[in-house]
Amino acid sequence: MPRKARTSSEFRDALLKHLTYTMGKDPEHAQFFDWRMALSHAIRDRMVDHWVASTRKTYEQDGKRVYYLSMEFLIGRLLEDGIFNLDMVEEVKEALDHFGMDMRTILNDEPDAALGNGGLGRLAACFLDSLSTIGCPAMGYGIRYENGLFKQSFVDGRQVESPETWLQEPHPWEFERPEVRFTLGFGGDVIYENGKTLWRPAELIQAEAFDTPIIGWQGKWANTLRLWAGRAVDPFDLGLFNAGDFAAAAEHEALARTISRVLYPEDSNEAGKELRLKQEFFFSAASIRDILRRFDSQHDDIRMLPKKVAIQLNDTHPAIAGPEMLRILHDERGLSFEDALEIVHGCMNYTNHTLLPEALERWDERLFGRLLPRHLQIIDRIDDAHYKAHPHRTLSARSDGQVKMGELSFIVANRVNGVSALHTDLMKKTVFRELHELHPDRIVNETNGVTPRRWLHSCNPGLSRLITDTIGEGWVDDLEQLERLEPLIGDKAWIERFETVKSDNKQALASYVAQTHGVKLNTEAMFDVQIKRMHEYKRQHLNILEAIAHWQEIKDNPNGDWTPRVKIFAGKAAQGYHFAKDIIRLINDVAKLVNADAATRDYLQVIFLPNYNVTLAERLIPAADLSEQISTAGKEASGTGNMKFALNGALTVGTLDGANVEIRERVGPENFFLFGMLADEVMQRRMIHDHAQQAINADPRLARALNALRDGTFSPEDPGRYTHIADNLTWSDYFLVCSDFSDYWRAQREVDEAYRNPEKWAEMAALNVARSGWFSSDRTIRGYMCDIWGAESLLA
Ligand code: H53
Repeated sequence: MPRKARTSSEFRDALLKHLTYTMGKDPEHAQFFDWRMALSHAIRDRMVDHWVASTRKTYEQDGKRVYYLSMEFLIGRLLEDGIFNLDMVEEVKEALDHFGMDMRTILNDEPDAALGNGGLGRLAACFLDSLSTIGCPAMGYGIRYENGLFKQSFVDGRQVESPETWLQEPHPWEFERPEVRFTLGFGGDVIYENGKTLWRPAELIQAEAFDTPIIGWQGKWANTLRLWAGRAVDPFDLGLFNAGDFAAAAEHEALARTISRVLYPEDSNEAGKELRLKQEFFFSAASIRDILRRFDSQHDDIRMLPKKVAIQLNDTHPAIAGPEMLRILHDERGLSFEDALEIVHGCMNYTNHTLLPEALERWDERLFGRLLPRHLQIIDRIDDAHYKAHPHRTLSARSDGQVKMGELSFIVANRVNGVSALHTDLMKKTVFRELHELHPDRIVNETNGVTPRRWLHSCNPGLSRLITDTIGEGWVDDLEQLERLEPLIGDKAWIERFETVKSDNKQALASYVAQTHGVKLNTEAMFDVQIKRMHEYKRQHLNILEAIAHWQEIKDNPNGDWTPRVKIFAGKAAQGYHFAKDIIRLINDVAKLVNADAATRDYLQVIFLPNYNVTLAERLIPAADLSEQISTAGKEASGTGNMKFALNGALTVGTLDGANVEIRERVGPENFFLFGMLADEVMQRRMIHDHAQQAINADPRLARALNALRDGTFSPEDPGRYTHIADNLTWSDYFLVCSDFSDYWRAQREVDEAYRNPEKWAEMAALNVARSGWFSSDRTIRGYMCDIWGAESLLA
């Protein structure tokens, strides 16, 4: 108690000092924003001490460092995360109370750093958290996008995008490093001079570093997220300015900034834009230079590089890092091509996150050659070397007029990994079959995970408290300890506490929805949640079709004994993905009709919450009873939302896809609602030319639901609005919504039945929590450290 009292007054002083001297405000006149900034700075100060100590230790020990190169880091809010990781919740509350401020209101004032689209970016953020918690010396490298993922709102049920402007307000977490700048180039020519090949780019740009400390659990270690911003080499043309052409005078700067302006809103799909390729080269090249500079500051034998450096390519987006490093070692530092390739190969590893053919990056070789002429030659030499070693190979990094980033990454990498057991297995059998046969030891599996600090401890304080009361606090960085909850699950009093936590979380979500969207949710009903990017393979349309069929059935018999449900959706569609946007509109139209239907609304409500982001996920997941993980088998590489739900005590209705397979194995098949075809059945089914019509003919409920799309039930003012969705499902249905419908319906009725027994349901949900410990990203990162990087923790 005395210790707390002392530190709390110290912290109060620190807060007041920042309010006064950093923000220049008197407490009397300070706004929420000022308090939030002052609090962020006070917390950041605490982080910096740990950060400096960790950096010092990293230099002293000179162990292997890990570099995680990713186009996306979907980190979300940082203030709450920092407070929780530093274990300062009580101290902060007390200090704010003292000034009459409410902690929750201040935390909610922080914008979400949305530097990512979905799973891949969020995984990168969880990895940063785990790397710091474990004490593995590491650095994340990415782009400091001025505009993160667009904001989504609905107008007449349709998605409307507006720019996200998280950097318009000062961002208290970053440190600008004007001294860390690299000049990079594009275009130009390759010249041959004194027996050397040199690239003379035509367009130059600078990359400037911005660092954010990433603090691990209890502040034992802190790593760095380094994001690059585009800057002009020659920012301002005074000549043009003096001549009166003010716009042209600033053009260089504007062009350079464009490179780090926007995050491409494509998910599992390639934008294919020149600017995108430039972004990829920009951040990869800057990161490689930074890595080499740091290595050089401590070593003089470049051959030591693979012993000191492990680079992880998060998908193929940073794949150009390989050829760029080769170019520097060979062209600029004079190593033989073979030696340079060996060194690069010793450092680089590649994570594949998708088998969707449209998502595997391929660049037109003319575009590629125009921007990166020397790299194109280097890629040819990589192919030649590979061919020499494996004359029977048919695949290459450059073929058919394209540069294939998947093949390139595979050939260059020391290890290639998939993100769930099923996905890794399919990688070996499909897209990388030939390369896997040539390099049978290269592919390894590292099933994804999520950080328990954000995705349980901080987002679900009620459950976190119950767990800590029961088994102590050790689970927060050793999640498998959750299995110690299992013996309590038969204890009535404990299960009641568990149920109360869920019901409180549902109440909290319901009041948020009532306040922000004016919709009153029935908290007695099952909260059935599907939140993720909108994509046909994720099959939000299967979910809404089942909801339509269910609604029709309730209408037929409004006095039936139905299990009440609230269906909650959230997710963004890429701007140009019209079909996905139409599904959003359909869900909104269904919601409008169904929620107004007096005969059914006690049993079924539908809501699509706009602007899905990390913060909204943190509200929704703790309140969910049912988690929808219903992708077409073989299409979802892993999923990580599925893990977050199970960890927070939701039951899953899902296909055997991605990490669902491993979740089901661990939580037990009796605690998971399985349906749908398996990955190989999916492939077989597609061979049947009229698979969808057969399914429709066999299931009158499905036929009736599709008819409701055709006859304008949900869009009376525009009856043809959803005909194309019904037609697509009837005549094409690549993702097999119709073929899986009947089994999904069956599983949903089992869900209904199970929910009618609250005690049994709570036990199943609690078993999901107790058995989800393996899905911690700490376990995943330990796997990477051991199987891929050969890196060690520097924590004593
Ligand atoms: O990566 C997640 C997986 C998920 C997969 C996702 C992903 C993206 O978010 C973006 C591009 C891409 O190729 C893959 O869809 O299944 O869980 C992290 O591995």
